[in-house]
Amino acid sequence: MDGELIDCRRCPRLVAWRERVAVEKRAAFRDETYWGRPVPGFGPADAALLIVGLAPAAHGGNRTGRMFTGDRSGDMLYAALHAVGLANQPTAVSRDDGLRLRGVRVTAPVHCAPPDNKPTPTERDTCRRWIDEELRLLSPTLRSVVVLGGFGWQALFPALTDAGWAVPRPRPKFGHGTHVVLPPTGVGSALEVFGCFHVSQQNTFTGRLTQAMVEAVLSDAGRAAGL
Ligand code: DU
Ligand code: SF4
Repeated sequence: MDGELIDCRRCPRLVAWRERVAVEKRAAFRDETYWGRPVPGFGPADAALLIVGLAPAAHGGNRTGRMFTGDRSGDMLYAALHAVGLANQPTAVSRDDGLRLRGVRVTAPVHCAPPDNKPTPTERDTCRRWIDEELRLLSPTLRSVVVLGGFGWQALFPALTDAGWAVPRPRPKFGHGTHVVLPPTGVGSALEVFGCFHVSQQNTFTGRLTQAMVEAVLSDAGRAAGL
């Protein structure tokens, strides 16, 4: 799957943006070769807990080629995962930094960096094929999901329905601390879905979201996943 994903060029605006950022670069990273392609999910393919963000950051995942790696959002996310025992180290700087996740996979509903961190609804729907495939891959072992922010929440629920879980109607609203249990529609296990404010600087610099709050959600979701 990841091999095909990294060659995807279905969204012309995002292809142009991810490649332009990779050429122009941020001054602090001018000696680095940016990834500049779709960023695959990170973590084992038999994960029990899935973390769903928004999209790679222009100078984070779009630079390093790994989800939440090399930006402030990822600094908090991986420090929190390490604090609750789900990562072997608190830092994430590059694809070969030795970071390993335990039973956890990290992905996003849009795999290419968007301008202003805002994918269009069409781009979200176009990238849906990849989250569908990732859920198919993970569904035998998946027991819980942490969704970071309202965009991921909107994007994920239709895919969860198709992947074999019953979503209540009306669909639960996103909120920090929201917890929904989805029964399986066929064979399989229930899925526990947890809402968490996104770990972006907009939330963390303002104090709306603290690392302790992220750790609390991850800890609940890890327990729900049997980790
Ligand atoms: O090829 P692999 O060793 O299964 O690893 C795929 C991918 O997932 C790699 O980037 C390391 C990561 N990973 C992990 O973080 N934790 C695991 O337990 C296994 C793999
Ligand atoms: Fe392909 Fe998704 Fe990137 Fe669009 S956002 S080009 S569908 S990988």
